[in-house]
Amino acid sequence: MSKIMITCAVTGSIHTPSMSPYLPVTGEEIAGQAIDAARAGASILHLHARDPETGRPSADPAHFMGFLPRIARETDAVVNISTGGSAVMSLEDRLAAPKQAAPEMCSLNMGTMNFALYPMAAKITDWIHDWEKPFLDNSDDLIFKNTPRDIAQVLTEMGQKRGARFEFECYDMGHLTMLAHFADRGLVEPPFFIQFVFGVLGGMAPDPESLTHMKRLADKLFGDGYEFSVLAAGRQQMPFAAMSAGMGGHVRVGLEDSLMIARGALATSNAQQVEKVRGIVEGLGRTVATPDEARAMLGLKGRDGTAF
Ligand code: KMH
Ligand code: ZN
Repeated sequence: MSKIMITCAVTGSIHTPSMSPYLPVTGEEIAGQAIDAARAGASILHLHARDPETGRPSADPAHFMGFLPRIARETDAVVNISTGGSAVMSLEDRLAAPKQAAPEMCSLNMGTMNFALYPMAAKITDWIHDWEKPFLDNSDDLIFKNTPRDIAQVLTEMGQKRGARFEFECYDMGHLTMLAHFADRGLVEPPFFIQFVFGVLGGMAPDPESLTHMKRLADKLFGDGYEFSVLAAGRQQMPFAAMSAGMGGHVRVGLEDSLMIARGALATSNAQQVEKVRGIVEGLGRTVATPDEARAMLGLKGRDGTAF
């Protein structure tokens, strides 16, 4: 069996600073945690930026440049920049930094959906920043817009013009159909790297039968022309990573997806989650892929083709 790629999604745009003191927000913190995660075994770093003053998700290329060069200097990990940004951002804003940085890899969300974060607000009593509570509360009327036109634009700007390949974020069965549609149109080519996403309110819940169904459907649509990985947001993060590893898939962890390391215990770093999932993978008798092995598996352009 082939090696397992660990993606670490370091900070994201879902959690807010009041939820965990360990959530990295400044360029220094994001770089530091990303580098430690790579040293712990993550071959791919999935990255968002935040405003270093407020911790709010940011699309500003200057904020990305606060960590990208250092990560490139100190690791050989594959840098994957989100094109999802935050669901409250326009596509133009979401694309600003990836267009400038031209990374080897980008995320690409495969459908428009609800992205409801508001239940998380109930657990917080002490808010650090004024923006956090309304940001979460207003997600009860938030549309995460990823229309076929948007998807085509990301494919053109990042794929065709800049040679990036994609982490196709699929939160539902229909998102696989959409990927097959773009393959039919000749806008994407295998091997596809598909992230099955569980646990976002608006997408699939973390149900093992949904995972086996997604794999069965992807097998039908893409044959052996794809690799899958699994992320489960929240408390199913590690159980679903274990299932994926056992089924021939790859794994994604990181504080973007869960702030915990065990029930009732906050993860103190991204590296801690990478170490834990690495132990699970190796305990199953599997081997973790290096960044260059990930590049070979996914057909990436290499570090030289990036602009940071
Ligand atoms: N936050 C995850 C549920 C993206 O960055 O494009 C999905 C995600 C989206 O990682
Ligand atoms: Zn993300």
